Amino acid sequence: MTESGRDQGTAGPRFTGLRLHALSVPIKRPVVAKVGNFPNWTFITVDVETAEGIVGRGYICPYLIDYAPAICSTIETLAERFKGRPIAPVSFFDEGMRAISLLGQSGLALYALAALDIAFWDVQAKAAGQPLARHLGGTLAPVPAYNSNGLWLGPLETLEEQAAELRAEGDFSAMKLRLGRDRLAEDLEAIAAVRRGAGRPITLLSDFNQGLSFPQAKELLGALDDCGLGWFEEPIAYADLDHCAALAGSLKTPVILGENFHGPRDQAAALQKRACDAVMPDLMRIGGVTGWLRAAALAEAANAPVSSHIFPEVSAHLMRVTPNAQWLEWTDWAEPFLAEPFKLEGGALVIPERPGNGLEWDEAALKRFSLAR
Ligand code: SMN
Ligand code: MG
Repeated sequence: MTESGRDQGTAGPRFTGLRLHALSVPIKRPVVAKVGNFPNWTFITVDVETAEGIVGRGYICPYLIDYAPAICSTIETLAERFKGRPIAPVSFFDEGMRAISLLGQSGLALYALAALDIAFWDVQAKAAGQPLARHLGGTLAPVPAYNSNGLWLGPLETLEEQAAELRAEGDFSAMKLRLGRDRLAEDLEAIAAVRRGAGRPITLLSDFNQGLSFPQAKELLGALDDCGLGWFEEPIAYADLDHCAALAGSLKTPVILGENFHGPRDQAAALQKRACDAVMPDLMRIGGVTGWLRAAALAEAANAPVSSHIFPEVSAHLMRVTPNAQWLEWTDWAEPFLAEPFKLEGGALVIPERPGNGLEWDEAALKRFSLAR
């Protein structure tokens, strides 16, 4: 960025310091999916400190624990260029994207930028004394959510009971089932078991985690198309946009993509190719709050419903300013280290009435789950 692009005034809280924690946190119902098995979930928490004493917080989930040190180091390197300056999240995002372009504006470098962006926006909202959703021009209201805390590719016999538990966890009217078992009959039984367990009509979403080849997807999704599922998520390799478009164009059930969009441009490409009917950006991979806001505008222009992917706390704020907001994905994985976990009400996530994004750490828990760096 040129000197003329810098804010010369005392425009906002000045960024002075950074505190990171890499965590490994056990998950109550471990992830068993085509993308991998995760008994523990990896988090990197970010605290952005300012001269004014406001602390901005955020976290990212980079999946692969072995890369946490490399990502922490990338966050620290990227943060150096912003230190000492008044925090301006949009300008910092654009500057950061230019700074990482030689590494690629995706992957680890984008995760690092997203981590900072989330915390920078938290500072801004706190400086304004408003919850993030209101700071962005929206209102606070509970955000309709589906329970994603289970229904992995585990034993079929466990699904009915688990669905009953999941429904009861927050009076949910929607949940997500992972599909793509070896035989069609098993997927059909999984669907039936979850519906029995839910005990009342629910919106049942499905996720294949890219586990199918295109010919397999044509056959399986065709056979499941009359099951009344809310969506088919990532049936095949996410980057195979032409085949995704062929599926989306021939099925009644909406096809949804998004957790693997690295930045808003990936979403634009998928929508342009009609590779999906709906999108579900991931707060980290889409580029934090700034990346999300741009993706939301693109989705509005394409008339595509927007759901979120993990990161329920900050995504809830963003869903309140997303024109085509559909479902928030609810996962409780961060709860073990949150000082005040968000609450659910009638199957919707309640945004707390406190300044910022609402993330506050239980410091003892941060220590307990910290990886040695
Ligand atoms: C998922 C999320 C997190 C880990 C593994 C799988 C899944 C989802 O794709 O969309 O919930
Ligand atoms: Mg998914």
